[in-house]
Order: sequence, then structure tokens, then C-alpha cells
Amino acid sequence: MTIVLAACFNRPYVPHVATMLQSFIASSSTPAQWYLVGDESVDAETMKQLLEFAEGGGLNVTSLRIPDELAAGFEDRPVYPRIAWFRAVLAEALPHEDRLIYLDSDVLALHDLAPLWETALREGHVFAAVAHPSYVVAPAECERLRLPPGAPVLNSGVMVMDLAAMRADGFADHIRAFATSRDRPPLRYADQDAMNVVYAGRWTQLDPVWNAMSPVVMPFVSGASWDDDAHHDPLVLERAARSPAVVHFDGASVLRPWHRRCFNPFAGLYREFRSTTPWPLDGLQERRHDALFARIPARLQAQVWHRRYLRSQRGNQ
Ligand SMILES: [Mn+2]
Repeated sequence: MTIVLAACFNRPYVPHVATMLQSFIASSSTPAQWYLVGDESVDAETMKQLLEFAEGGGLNVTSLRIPDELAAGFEDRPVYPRIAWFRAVLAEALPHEDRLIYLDSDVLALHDLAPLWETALREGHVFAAVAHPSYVVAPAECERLRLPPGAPVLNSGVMVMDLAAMRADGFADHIRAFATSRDRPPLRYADQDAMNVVYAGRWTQLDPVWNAMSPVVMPFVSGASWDDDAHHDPLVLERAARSPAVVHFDGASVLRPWHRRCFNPFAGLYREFRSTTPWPLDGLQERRHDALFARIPARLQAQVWHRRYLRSQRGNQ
């Protein structure tokens, strides 16, 4: 068995891709084929450096460019650059592959991914993903996406894709038609919004252990506990949080492990893996005195951060 994986990234995310690959090398025992999909901001020299680094770790890696005609029509914005949409066209860009694990670059793989690869999709479904815990999805979000209240909302950071079924279904065309349609809701999460709307009720839910997002690992950041989630058993969330197979550093900048104040318990692991890549951290982001926060227990930090965040949100209105 060889599992097939892809990551899509621009130049600023190259160090994170390298870190993610390093975690994969350390955790994986199944033969794998990787497709590294950089956009035009990733110059040939940087891509070569990334490929050599991955090959040095024993990985089979191929660099892949998304043809312009496949990327056409998808909007390019600072928050969600066009690369966010690349995963929507992977089935077309890889016509010789039939199944794929897509991983965001802001994740670490901490278990072997063979069981994820073998996930059976439900009848008629073309991909699988993890649902956000209900306590992070504001009712206004479902309203914005015109989904029924309380509907599961997928996170597109980790996906199992049945590429053959996606091609047969015209996945890329459906997503592109949505993205370019005039009467679609305003997009906040680019590709993820599109998949949530177009494939509502037609995607297979994965165990959150495969995409332990910040609110899974730290429900207190959302002012919630695992018991508050309507989509997963609290024990399933707790297991995902304590021993994630894939940990995902999603969310606000303070939840990113390159930020000085990040209190995710896996931030140290990210920094360790990162230090062994050709792009080690040359310092953490944000003010030096923020290092003091790192000494405060995570829950308290989250409370302080949450209060500041709410205040800044109010300031923005
Ligand atoms: Mn992500």
C-alpha cells in the first residue's frame, strides 16, 4: 500500500510545509507519495530546496503546478489567496491518481496515516472531512452559508478525497460555478465555504483525531467544553485533543505556534520540528514581553486573550 498526499502552499508557507513534512517523516511507517503544489510565488530554487529536504528524509515527492486554466475563476485575496482553492481542482490536476489525502501546511502529522487513507466514504460521497465542534460555529455562520441551523460545518484542512469519484461528479466544476456565481453568500473561508454549501449533507465525517483543530485541543478558547459539542462524543474529542493524529494550528494569529504567545500544547513540538528544517525560526512573532505570557497557564492566557480579542472586535465595529 502506498498512500498519496498533497499540500498546496505559497512562498510564506514553505517553512510550515517543511515542518509538516518533517513531522510526517517522524510519524509515518506507510510508504507514501507526496505532491507538493506551490503557486507562482514559490521560485524554482526554493522548490528544489524543499524537494531535496523531503527526499533527504526518505520521502517520495513530486512538485506539481496547477495549470492556469484550472485555477481560473477563483478569487485571490490576501486572507485566502488562490492556493486555498487549489485543493478543489486536485482531482483534475492528478488524473492518474484515484485517492488522496489533502493536508494543510499548518498541521503536524503525529500518527501513521494509513487508517485515514483506508477510511470508507459513505455511499454517494466524494470526500471526507472533520466537522468543527458546534461550539465554534456561531448560528450566524450557518445563516451566512444558508445551511440549516446546527448543521455540521466541515473544516477543509484535512480531507480524504476520492479523486475518481470527484472527477465523475464534476466536483471542480461545481465548486467553480459556486465561486463565480452572483447570488452566492459572501465568502469568509473560500474553498471551505464552497464545499460546505455545494456538498451540504453529502460528505463523510471523520474522527476529529485526524484534524485536531485549535477548538478541539483547547475548547476553553471558545468558552466551551467538550461536552458542549453537538457533533462528537466528548470522549472522542478528548482523545483527539490529547493524542491527535493530525494537529491543526488553525484560527487567530495567537493560536499559531510561530507566535510568541501561542498556548497550544503542541506548539513546542512544532518549534522542535521546524528547527530541523532548512527554514528554522529566527525568532517568534510579536513583542518580546509576550514571552511572559508563555509562563501563565494556558486557560488563563486564553481568558486574557479572549477578552482582548473581544475588545478589539468591538473596536472594529
Ligand atoms: Mn489550516
